[in-house]
Amino acid sequence: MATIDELKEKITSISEAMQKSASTISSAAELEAFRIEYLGRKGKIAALFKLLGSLPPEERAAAGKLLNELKARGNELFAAREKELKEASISEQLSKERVDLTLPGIYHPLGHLHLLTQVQREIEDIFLRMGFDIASGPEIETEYHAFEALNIPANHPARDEWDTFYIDDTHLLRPHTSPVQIRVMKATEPPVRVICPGRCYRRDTQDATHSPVFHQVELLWVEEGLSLANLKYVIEHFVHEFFGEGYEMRMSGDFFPFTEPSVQVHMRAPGATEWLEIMGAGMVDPAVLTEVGYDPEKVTGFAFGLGVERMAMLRHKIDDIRVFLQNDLRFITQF
Ligand code: 2NL
Repeated sequence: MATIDELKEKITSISEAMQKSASTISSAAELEAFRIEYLGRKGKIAALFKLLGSLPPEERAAAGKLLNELKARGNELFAAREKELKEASISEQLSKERVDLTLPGIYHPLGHLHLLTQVQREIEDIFLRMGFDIASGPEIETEYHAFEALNIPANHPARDEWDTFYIDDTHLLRPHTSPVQIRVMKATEPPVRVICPGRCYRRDTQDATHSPVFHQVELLWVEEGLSLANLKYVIEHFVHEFFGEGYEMRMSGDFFPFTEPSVQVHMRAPGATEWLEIMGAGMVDPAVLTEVGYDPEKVTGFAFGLGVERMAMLRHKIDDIRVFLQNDLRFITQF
């Protein structure tokens, strides 16, 4: 039989030991050990509860109250240390993962379309708005599509101007995008309204105005009743859209084997005296219409060919065609 005084003594000593032990807890494992030692089902406080039954009945209530207070004190100590440990671990993590927002950022350079692509797309958009379709074709062409079908027979002196890089006896890198129009006409019945943008090749020695690789946009419209007046309107509209409202345009005589008549087109900036050549054009030669299976007595057509590099050079006052393919960032990033 225990006495309440013995119990009180034990409570005091456990309370002191518990207080002391709690103050030294510095890890989750130590916290758990503390819980088991004092608060667990087989812990020191539970052991004292077991003694209650051996006290005289009139003292059990008072003793129970003291034990409950001891248990509450233990729970409080446990909860307080648990909270401190958690806060310590959070602040440790915060200091480890600290982000210094004042550090300079990491530079991710953003690319953009090459000037030639931008200009080509702008030209495409102007003609798309006028109802033309965009057609494309192979860069390696047959002699037939590149020359014969365009009224440039083998051994004809006109071929010299376009003779280009041959792949084998009958295939070459296309010197213009006209073969695409030949393919379109052979595949479809009139009316035909297309533009053919793309890369072309010529056996030119490179200088400020010549490049063996360049880009062209050719236009073709074949339908009943088309005349040079319609061609003039379409080109004038393009000049105003691409260069500006105040620009003048004029046509003068020229020669191409695939157009008759053939013209050279010039434009003049508002207030300027100088005329600048912008493209060659003309009415599609009846021989070409016949070759693709059209009846030149029924339909007429017109075509033009312009250089994308030349358009970009005129627009931005660039004086050397070589800059387009040199990939010098000092040039490329200006646009
Ligand atoms: C130039 C001249 C031109 C054409 C291209 C063409 C195409 C067919 C039929 C008739 Cl399928 N013509 N294209 C016509 C006239 C001129 O280009 O100096 N371009 C840079």
